Amino acid sequence: SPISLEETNKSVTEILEAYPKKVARKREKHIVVRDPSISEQQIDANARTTPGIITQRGCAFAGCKGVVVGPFGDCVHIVHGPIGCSYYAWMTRRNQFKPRADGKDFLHYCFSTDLNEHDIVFGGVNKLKQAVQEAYEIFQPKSITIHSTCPVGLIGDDIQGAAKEMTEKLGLPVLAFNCEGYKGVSQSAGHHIANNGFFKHWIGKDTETEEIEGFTVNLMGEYNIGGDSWEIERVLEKCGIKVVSTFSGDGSYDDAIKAHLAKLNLVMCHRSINYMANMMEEKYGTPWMKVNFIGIHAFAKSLRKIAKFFDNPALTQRVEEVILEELGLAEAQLTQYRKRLEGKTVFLFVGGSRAHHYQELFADLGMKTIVAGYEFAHRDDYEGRQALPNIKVDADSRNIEELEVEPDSERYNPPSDAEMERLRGENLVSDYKGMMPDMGEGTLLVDNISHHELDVLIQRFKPDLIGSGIKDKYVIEKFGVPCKQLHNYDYGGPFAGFRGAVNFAKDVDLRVNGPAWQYIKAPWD
Ligand code: CFN
Ligand code: HCA
Repeated sequence: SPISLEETNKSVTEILEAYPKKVARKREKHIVVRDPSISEQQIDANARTTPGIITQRGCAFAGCKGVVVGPFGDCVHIVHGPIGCSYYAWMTRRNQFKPRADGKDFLHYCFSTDLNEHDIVFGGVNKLKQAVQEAYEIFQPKSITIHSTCPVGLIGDDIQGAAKEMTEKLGLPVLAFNCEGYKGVSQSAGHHIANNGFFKHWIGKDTETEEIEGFTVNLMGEYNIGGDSWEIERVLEKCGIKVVSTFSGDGSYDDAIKAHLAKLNLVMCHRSINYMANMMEEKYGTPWMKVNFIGIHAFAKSLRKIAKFFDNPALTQRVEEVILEELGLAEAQLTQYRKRLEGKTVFLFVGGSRAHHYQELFADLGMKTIVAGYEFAHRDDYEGRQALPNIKVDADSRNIEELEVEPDSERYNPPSDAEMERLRGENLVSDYKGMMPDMGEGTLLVDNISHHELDVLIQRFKPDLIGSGIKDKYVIEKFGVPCKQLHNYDYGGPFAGFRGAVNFAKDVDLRVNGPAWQYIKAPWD
């Protein structure tokens, strides 16, 4: 291993020494040196960011509108708020959509009520209703969604009432989300709010279609960044597995309201969609399993898991044929890159699932992840000991945001490793694993990393590449370390699946082995 327990411990001391005592005590719980000899290692997560610390996190509005709801391309998503909230997130995530037969495609538009001082003083509901009316007349979307931003919550505009009124008036589903940015400690609260809204208003809405034949699945928590979903669907279709709907990449309203008819939910990003998977299991009996389509071996493993679920000899055989062909082709193409990347080290700081999922793809390239952390994931995403839903999800709950802001440590009561073993053995849980069990001795986990912590770690470990986002990309590159954005993929993608892995390898090789870096004098030289 390129690092050791001792060395990593020293870097943690160095990080904490710079903080005031009280801050150090808090941050200490979010920084864990991985030691597999300690059973059930714990990490603090999903807690408020300490004021004054520079975080990569976003807000609940970003998690609801930007992440879970926004990718539905044949719907109009209206942001109720000042224009900045809409403008600064306009297409930067690179989620893609292709219009269906009706040609409806509003993904590239930016809809906002553009609240100003007058509206803040006198209320913005009339302006909102007018915006819904206009959007309906001009675009004829399949559905309209409304998203409130911080000031809307503060002045108390009744967006639910407006949505109800406009639904009745227009005969078109208008759905409102009270996803004010301040609700919660990160994007995570917004995911929950979005899940509840969709479950309540969209899922099961198609009452005419009775059954969909075949090996049917929903792709849950897959957002088609850089075209990822299309590569995944290509392979699933080749295997004979039918995708009924995706939440939400390349998402379409007509597909979404049929989601309850699929036989299985494939959960890619557990963090953002676990609520819906649990609610669908409860209401429709739809089982779900965690999958990972990032990395060629992870993809092959996930395909086998799906085949095992359907337990059909013809499907199993077809899946094996597809794996043989696709894996062989991808492996052959990866060889040249692997030669130049083998043994290189990586840091990963991304959202709530990719900092784990991408470790498998880097492993395919012979690269080792030595420091990793999520922005806003919960303890189960790290520790991987969530057997069954730990919160009773109430689809009609109006207090979801209160549930979310509560720190995990106060309500997270995971089963022990032994209990997990038993549940896995009885097939009561999919082989759900968090990030921690996959990381080796002496590696470091840092939850909600700060710029100070990142600076120290870069100087200590000098990684060959950092996978992160726009908020620290250029800080990292000024240190002379290449940064690959694992949120929006910079200009690239797809990176999922077999073909995606080859795209990724080429991109990473260009960055890591690009000659430009030798002209940057790093501060430690
Ligand atoms: S596409 Fe997903 S995979 S949905 Fe989530 S937790 Fe964000 S927008 Mo950025 S890239 Fe990131 Fe994940 Fe799930 Fe994306 S790692 S932070 S809220 N995320
Ligand atoms: C968000 C979206 C984001 C931001 C990416 C980044 C994305 O959280 O609001 O910080 O680079 O993937 O686009 O996560």
